[in-house]
Amino acid sequence: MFAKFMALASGLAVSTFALSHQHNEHSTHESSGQVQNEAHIVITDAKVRAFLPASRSTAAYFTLNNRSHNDLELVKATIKGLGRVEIHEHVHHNGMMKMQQVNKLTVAANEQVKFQPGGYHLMAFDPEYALKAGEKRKLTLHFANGSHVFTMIDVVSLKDSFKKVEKAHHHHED
Ligand SMILES: [Cu+2]
Repeated sequence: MFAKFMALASGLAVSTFALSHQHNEHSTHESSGQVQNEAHIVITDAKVRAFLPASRSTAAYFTLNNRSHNDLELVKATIKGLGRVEIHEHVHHNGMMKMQQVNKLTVAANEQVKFQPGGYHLMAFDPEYALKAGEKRKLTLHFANGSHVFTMIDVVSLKDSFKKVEKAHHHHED
């Protein structure tokens, strides 16, 4: 079963990944300089999948709740012990689902954004030490106004809770 998955993953590793800087459809408000009350920014259901053997990237999911009265612009995420974390989204393009990097994601006041399979997600690369299912790592989200929030993110194995993920998620091995 595992070998079958790996075959599938490498089949998907074709270059569906495209860098793009055109991700501001959601952004209607370029405000900056507003001080966010960090207590009003809540991260729930945070999970990162342990790296699969021979895979150079993994995915993380969570829900970001903006309970403040200001729009928030997420610009960066970090996970302790992982060298690089990128914000990604899936988009439909000519009937194909592809993944691309997002430089800024606006979460409107009193809205939430779910990072989930087939949608927004974090891609993590370059582990400094292995992610082990059952442990927790610190996830920090950084916003354009200079504020940040953090939570402990659960490391899960593929078979724990990511069975649906792999169908939707395109791996890239760059
Ligand atoms: Cu991705």
